[in-house]
Amino acid sequence: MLKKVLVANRGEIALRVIRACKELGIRAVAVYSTTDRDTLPVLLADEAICIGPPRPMESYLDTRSILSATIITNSDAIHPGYGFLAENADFAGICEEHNIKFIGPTSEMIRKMGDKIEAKRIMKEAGVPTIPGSDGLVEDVNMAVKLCKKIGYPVIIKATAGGGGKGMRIARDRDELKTSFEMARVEAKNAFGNDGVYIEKYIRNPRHVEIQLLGDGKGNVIHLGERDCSIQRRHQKLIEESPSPAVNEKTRKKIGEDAAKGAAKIDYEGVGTIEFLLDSDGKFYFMEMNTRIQVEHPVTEIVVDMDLVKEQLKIAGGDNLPSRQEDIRIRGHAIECRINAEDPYHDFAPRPGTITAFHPPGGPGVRVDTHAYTGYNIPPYYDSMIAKLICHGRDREEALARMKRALDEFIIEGVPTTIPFHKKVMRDPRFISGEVDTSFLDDFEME
Ligand code: MV4
Repeated sequence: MLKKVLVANRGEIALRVIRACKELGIRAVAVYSTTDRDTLPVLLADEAICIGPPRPMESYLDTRSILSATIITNSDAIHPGYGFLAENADFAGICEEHNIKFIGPTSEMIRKMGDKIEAKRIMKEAGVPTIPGSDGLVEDVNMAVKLCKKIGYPVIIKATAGGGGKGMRIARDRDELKTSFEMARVEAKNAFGNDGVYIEKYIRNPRHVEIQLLGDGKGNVIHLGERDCSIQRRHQKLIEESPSPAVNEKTRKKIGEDAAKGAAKIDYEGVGTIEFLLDSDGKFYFMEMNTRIQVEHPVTEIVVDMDLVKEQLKIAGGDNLPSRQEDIRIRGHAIECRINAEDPYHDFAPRPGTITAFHPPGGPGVRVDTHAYTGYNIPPYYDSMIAKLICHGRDREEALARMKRALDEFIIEGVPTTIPFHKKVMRDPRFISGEVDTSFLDDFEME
């Protein structure tokens, strides 16, 4: 078992990891930038160490500061949370070289899944459905034109070093392809230092459905049901739920088994997620794999009754998987709303500042994951998410009713938040019926 874990993150996820460490009797070390000195992770950790100035490149992304803090505090592992260094294969590799346990998969697994062409090849080989398209890299525009004639338009050009919506372009015909192809290459080169692109048939208005996985690193992988994350804006998820209202029992079983098979192919270790696109015919296709704990993990925790961060820590310490697949049961329904310090009436512009009043909701079926409090100053340097409101019930209707009343109870003053947006979505007939896809917010008006 791990004895001391350095938490290389901030905000609600740092707090979440510290809490899990405490419950397992593991000492937790917080790291903080100068602007995060007066925050809950610093206060609640067993030790805290300053790693630099506010800018992420000089603190939470500064691998040398973080490694120094790990060595100085005699920590035996690093939990990267999400974002920052969580999917940085080089950083995981440095940890391996120095006998510091990176809590997550090996650097090799991160590298493989970070290369989108390689990831797709592995999944295809494992028998996971993939989207028809190029067999690897598309070297030039002539090759692109030939291929698209065969697969048919519209197509999507994606950067192999991309992911999460970065470096994508759609082409509806041959002319668009010619310009989009070159633009996609230039954009990929500038954004990732790698101009490799591949092409897929474009699936119109899919749903985003992802499978939570847990692997022991020895070839055993279990799946913990799906999350529907179709409500996104510019590739930022705003609402997630489990189970997906669009997935039937038959598809649930198949998509879960396929995802577990894919992860087992690389002997996946720790928590991970495979993202799928679900088309309007109910067919699903591999999109990408996330090798980290995700923001939306609590909706899965609630419906499977498991603490995924504790499981991460236990697996990193050498434990076996907590359950067998046949003992996993999905019970009830959970919905998460991300509360961001953003103005939904002004294009969701980030609005950092001081929270002058903070009163989270409570009562049955309500969970709030947050590092915020009355008087907390939201710095402008980081993500604008200040809380996650997770509500559950015996069914979707009850979870939704609780979410509505919890949003009504939630008081945050001093900064605008996404609460009014969520209140509006919870009353939207399309959301209530569960008929949502990734285009849901395209024509959503806040007035
Ligand atoms: C697609 C697609 C349609 N067809 N691939 C966006 C994030 C990145 N992981 C891949 N994405 C997409 N890939 C094909 N072949 C549509 C998207 C997409 C999307 C996917 C999930 C959630 C929201 C989205 C919003 C726009 C586009």
